[in-house]
Amino acid sequence: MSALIVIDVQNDFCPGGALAVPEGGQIVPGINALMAEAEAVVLTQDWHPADHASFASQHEGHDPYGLIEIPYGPQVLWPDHCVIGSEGSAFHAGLNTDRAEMVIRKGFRRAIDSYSAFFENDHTTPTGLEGYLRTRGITKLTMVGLATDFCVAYSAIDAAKLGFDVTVKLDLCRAIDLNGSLETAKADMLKAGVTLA
Ligand code: VGL
Ligand code: ZN
Repeated sequence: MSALIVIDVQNDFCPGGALAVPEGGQIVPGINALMAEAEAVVLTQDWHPADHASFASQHEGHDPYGLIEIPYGPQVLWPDHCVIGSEGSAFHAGLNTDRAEMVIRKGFRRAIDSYSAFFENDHTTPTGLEGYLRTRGITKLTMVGLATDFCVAYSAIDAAKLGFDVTVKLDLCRAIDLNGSLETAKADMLKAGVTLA
């Protein structure tokens, strides 16, 4: 059985949002069409407390898009985004969420960021999505959403490492592209065995 995983199509990642991904809203109609035909649909939602450690505002003297070292490794600092319950954390108003059977929220622990839908950025804390998919007999995943080079790539690589058959539909993703991060993410996905379509 297969599932469509729609990553973080939230207001803050779309134009006008706090961490706007260029053209982020453009993928919404195509994702709606794909959801209509999917066997199963899972949505992910970036979901941070207001004092989240990934926010530059929490680190004196640091600006958004800078890099710091935290106990689990390097962490990009972001503008405050997807704060729990805020308008920015809501799904894009055009996204048809009716088909979603599961919504998985991630990044809700203050000290750990979570790009991947499967593991937080410490690479050990699971979100529970693996168990959900396996108990439903889902082995094949198509991934779309925002942002290609962060949450989509991390999710796809973790899924491939866990043994899922993963395809990322690049035309239904958009990237932040920080210092070449899009090219790096594509190469890393291919190396992990992800199909880029
Ligand atoms: C994301 C940066 C911070 C994403 C989430 O959805 O790609 N990127 N939080
Ligand atoms: Zn985030």
